[in-house]
Amino acid sequence: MPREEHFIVATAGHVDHGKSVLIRWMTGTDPDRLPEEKARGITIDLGFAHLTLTSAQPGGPGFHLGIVDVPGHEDFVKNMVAGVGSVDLALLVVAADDGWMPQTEEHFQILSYLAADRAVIALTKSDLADDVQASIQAIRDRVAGTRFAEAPVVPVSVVAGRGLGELKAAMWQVLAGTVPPQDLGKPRLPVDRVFTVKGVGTVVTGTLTGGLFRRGQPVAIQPSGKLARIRNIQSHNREVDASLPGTRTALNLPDLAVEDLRRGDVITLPALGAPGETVDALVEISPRANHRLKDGARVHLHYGSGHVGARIAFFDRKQLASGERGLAQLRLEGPAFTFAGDRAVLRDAGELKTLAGVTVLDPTADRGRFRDPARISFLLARAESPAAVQPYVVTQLARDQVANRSELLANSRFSAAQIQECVSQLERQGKLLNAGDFVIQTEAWKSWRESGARAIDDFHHAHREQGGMSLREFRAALSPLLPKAGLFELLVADLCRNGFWSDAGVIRRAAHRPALSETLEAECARLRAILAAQPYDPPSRQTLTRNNLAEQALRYLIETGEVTAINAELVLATAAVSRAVEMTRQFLRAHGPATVSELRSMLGGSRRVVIPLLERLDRDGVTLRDKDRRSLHR
Ligand SMILES: Nc1nc2c(ncn2[C@@H]2O[C@H](COP(=O)(O)OP(=O)(O)OP(=O)(O)O)[C@@H](O)[C@H]2O)c(=O)[nH]1
Ligand SMILES: [Mg+2]
Repeated sequence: MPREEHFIVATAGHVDHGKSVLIRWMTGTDPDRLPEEKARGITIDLGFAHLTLTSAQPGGPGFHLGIVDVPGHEDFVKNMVAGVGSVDLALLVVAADDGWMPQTEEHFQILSYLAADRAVIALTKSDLADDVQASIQAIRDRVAGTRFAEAPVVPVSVVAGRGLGELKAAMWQVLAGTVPPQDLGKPRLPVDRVFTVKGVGTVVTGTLTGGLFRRGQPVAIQPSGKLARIRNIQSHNREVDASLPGTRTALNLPDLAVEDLRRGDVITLPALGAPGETVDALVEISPRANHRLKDGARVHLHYGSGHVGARIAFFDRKQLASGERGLAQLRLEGPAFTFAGDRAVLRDAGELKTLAGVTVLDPTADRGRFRDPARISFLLARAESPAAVQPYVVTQLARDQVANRSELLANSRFSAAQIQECVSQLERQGKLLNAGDFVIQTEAWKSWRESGARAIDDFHHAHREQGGMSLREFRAALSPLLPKAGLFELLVADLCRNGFWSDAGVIRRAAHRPALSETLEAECARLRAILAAQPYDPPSRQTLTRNNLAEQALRYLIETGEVTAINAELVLATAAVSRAVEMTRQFLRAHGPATVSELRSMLGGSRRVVIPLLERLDRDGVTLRDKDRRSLHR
């Protein structure tokens, strides 16, 4: 089976250069569908068509193209930007009789800002060219040294019926070397049209990227956060069960009214993040542009198929000149749903001019502590490689110290599998650790653990008579340090694996013993003396602990390990138990298997003590019992 892949192609180029006529010729579909477009003979809004490109060689891949035809008129550049957000291949059109014109240049810069790096250039109206080769050379000169330097330039003429085959072949050739749009499990459909169909209900269309949509799937509409379910899906005018990334897609959302949706909204999955009203970004002005961007300027941020007013605040400068890049905060006039790494475009507030390109670094930033050094180093690090997963995770954790897995997934352009792999790798390198649902920076965790240990030690020092610090007090001491709920419990568990003990609402060093009062100390001394006097025939536990004080003292001696409880009635000094083990071993080694009475006379105790003591030695694996004799366990 030959490969079948889906790609999005968008036109670009100056008004009247023949984009729409070319698309109609290529696909049979007239992309100009509005009556006003027909009346004025220009494109006003986005038009759509599709095309299948088959391979010239048998067995070569076939490509299904969703085509977006954009307007070239300077008044409608904002519609143009809405159409080229997820383009895989730009079809840049230059009319042979007119050459490279202002909107050819503006569209070219927009494509560069949006990181569109594949293009085929159509030299249209070649029937009107005086010298086709000279026109081709003029275009080559314009794109020399840019990302489109290698783009094929193909002369075409709709009037003369020339060049269509060559143009399609050139498009096929470029796409054959292009990685098709990926399924990251994170579908986003920036809405470009909303309408209602009788008997069907609300329908939205857009270009799907990042993942699949399936019939019946619940979806979220951003930035409103409304929820809906997909009833039907169409792709390239056919009903489908699932729509693939890189396709023009129509979703039927009968739960919503037309008024609930508008161009610029994003249809996505509920778990993929939230919109932000403050976006920290890298802003760049093309060296081909001839303007500056001033700190504090009011601009329009064009992202996906939408746009929103914004004010720009540079972190480190008063203005940005052409050919420069700078970090800035975009303070939006409304919420925008973007992902880190997304590209966007800034135009002026009057929508007359394209000003700059934007790479989103933090889609949900905040406006407080504007020049916080932690934020600046986060942004500088992220700006270095905004498309790579490892810097994304590392920068997030360097800033926040801890993240939920779902937080790493939200508003990012990486799949769950990519993030998981990166986290595991960083874990193996000792930079991160995984605890519950959290991914935690190792350094931060160590410092919290040290602070926790210090708080407990300080408590022991100040309250020697107490068994430990109450967990409530411990939580209050640590909560200013811990950035998220749920970390405290993990920290307590971790401390308890590392030399601490927590029980009955209290935490302490495992080895900590409360200092005893004088009376209790004296009682302990009395018990020690009794147990030492008759090590293998002491009084019963009941006799030893006639009163509360004695009971308390015995419990203390058992807890500290000085006394061993053999059973409910019998306690022995731990030293006596150890001595019994030694003596029994020596005796059995010297004399071979022995009876209880032989061992009893060797130890010199009563049956009341020796029988449970020997049973204990059996349990501890010191002796091995065979009927009435015991031998040494190997
Ligand atoms: N001579 C000649 N005229 C052409 C050719 N292709 C298009 N035209 C004419 O150029 C004019 C503009 O064509 P469109 O396709 O509407 O131009 P466009 O680039 O889509 O214009 P906008 O969408 O408004 O930017 C029309 O009058 C076409 O007839 C061609 O190959 N040769
Ligand atoms: Mg047109």
